[in-house]
Amino acid sequence: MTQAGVERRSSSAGNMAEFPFQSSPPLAANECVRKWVKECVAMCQPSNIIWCDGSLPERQALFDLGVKQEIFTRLNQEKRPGCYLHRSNPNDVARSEHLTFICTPGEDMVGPTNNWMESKAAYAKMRGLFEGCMRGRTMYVVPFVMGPIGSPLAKVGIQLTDSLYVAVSMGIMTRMGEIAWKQLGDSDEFTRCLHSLGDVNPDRRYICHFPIDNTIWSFGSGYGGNALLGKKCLALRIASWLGEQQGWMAEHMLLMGTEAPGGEKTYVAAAFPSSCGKTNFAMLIPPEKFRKQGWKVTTVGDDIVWMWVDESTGRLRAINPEAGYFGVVPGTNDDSNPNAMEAMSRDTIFTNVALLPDGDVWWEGKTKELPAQAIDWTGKPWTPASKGKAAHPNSRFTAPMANNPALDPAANDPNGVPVSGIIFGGRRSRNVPLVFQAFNWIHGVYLGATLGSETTAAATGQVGVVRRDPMAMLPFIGYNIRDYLVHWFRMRKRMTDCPRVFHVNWFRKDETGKFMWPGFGENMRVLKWIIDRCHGRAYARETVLGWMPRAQDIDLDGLVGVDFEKIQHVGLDEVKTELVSQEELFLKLAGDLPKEMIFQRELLVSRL
Ligand code: GTP
Ligand code: SPV
Ligand code: MN
Repeated sequence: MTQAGVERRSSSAGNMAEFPFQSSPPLAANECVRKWVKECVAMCQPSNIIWCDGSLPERQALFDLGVKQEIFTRLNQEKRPGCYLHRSNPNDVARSEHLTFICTPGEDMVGPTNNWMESKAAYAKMRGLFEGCMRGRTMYVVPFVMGPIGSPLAKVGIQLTDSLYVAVSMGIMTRMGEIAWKQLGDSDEFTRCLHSLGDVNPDRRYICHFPIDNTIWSFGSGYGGNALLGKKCLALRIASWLGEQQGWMAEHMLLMGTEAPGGEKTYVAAAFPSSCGKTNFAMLIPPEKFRKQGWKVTTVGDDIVWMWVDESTGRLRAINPEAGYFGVVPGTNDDSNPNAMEAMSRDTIFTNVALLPDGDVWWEGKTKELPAQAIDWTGKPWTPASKGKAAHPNSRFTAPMANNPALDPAANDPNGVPVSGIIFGGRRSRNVPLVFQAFNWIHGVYLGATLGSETTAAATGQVGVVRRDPMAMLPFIGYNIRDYLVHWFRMRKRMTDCPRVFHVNWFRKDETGKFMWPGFGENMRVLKWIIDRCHGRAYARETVLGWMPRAQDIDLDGLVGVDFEKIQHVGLDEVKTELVSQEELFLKLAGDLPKEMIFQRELLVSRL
């Protein structure tokens, strides 16, 4: 496998002949597409072009080619049919927030939380990098749709990339191929996504968004959020900006359905920052007692939602724009997330996990017993005595959502699902209780806006420091956060009945550093209270922070070693500490703070 993580330049075009690829534009590709591709080809000068059609034979041929070029290792096909391992460059294992830019004519459009580049200067700089960057390489033309086919919100994107890994991954994560040409028709309205691995050098790595031109140019990285441009770049940064203009919302949220005994179905969306539990919560399997009673949880999405107000009901509805999961692998096992384990049992790409001698894969937390030997994520021999981890802490699986045994029947429904509750949550060892409910929408927006979380391995940088991550969207708001918060407040006026808003923290620790709450499937107990509150059923007590369940309001039956009162208790001193720590956000926004934010903070201070 290529150690450098730079995909090898294919030495001769002749190689390609043995693979059934399409080298000229299909009839269905319209004039605007052809013209744009031509321009990019002239700039990047690839030696081959492959127009992807999204078919199964094409997918297999791409994997075969990837194995030949040592981009993929074919895993044990008996144990993991259709599964492959990819190792990225060790300098390219997470999103690079400091190298991510929103490029507009003026700085005010992007606000204080984004990196800004003036758009003309950005194009000039990026052109310098893209000129001739695909010489000796193949350009893959990857047409894709974000959103269920037929949804009025569905968006077409076309990604040009010189990474085979990216092209195949896009086939899993999006509705890729012919279907996109059909959806696009003669229209010019598609996101122009240009991507090159370049030489995978962090000094020449830029992820640039041009919201006004519906364009994304990404250079120098092959990692997920930097390179699979339909995901964070299109479905969050570009889409959040479009949503603000058009009156809908693009959010970093999971979307799940819960069926109660008797069949009542409730959908909630939850925003947790990167690597803070969205995939796990979205795939939750209820504890045995709940299952026996008839509780069932189904997944609509695990990372991104697009939401709008249904005019006929005045309620919020949501879709998941993605078609696959790009999930965190470490910590995933048959106890913590059996649905994810099943989803990655076939047709999955593993990135930066360890390889076992039998051609299976391994990662920290997969099994209690460590393997005697393995090849670590960098390609070096590993044993339990080795210093480093076998799998990278941000190693990932890329699996089609169709593999999820708990996929919600509405996952492909263009009409989406109604949202009854919105949950915000961070990774907080201290000061933040397990669960409480906002007093109302405006207070809920305040809770979301001041969300704090300890940083994780999903982004390059220091891990474990508390930062404010408004709505878990800090790295993904594609415009000025001032306007983003105002947009949240304004959405309320479009709704006649709005979702209830909650705050959770699965990650509180005791004095010995142990998690105070078992988490994972047991989160069902908290979810049940949330759902009951959405329907106006369960009891809660008014506190300084919001509405809080007492121990008797939550089904804790069968849980051992959980001190519910302790995990819910927050002293006034802790609230004050939290308030002071929120100052970071307030100072960033300075004079631009929406008035609701100021009033909510004052109300909180008054309650102390
Ligand atoms: P992104 O894909 O980066 O957006 O992450 P995510 O929000 O989907 O997070 P994910 O569900 O993949 O979980 C990230 C890490 O948190 C994993 O290592 C999980 O094992 C761990 N985790 C998830 N849920 C819980 C929980 O309820 N309790 C505890 N203690 N850990 C959890
Ligand atoms: C995240 O970091 O929030 C992810 C992974 O979901 S990535 O697609 O890389 O952004
Ligand atoms: Mn995410």
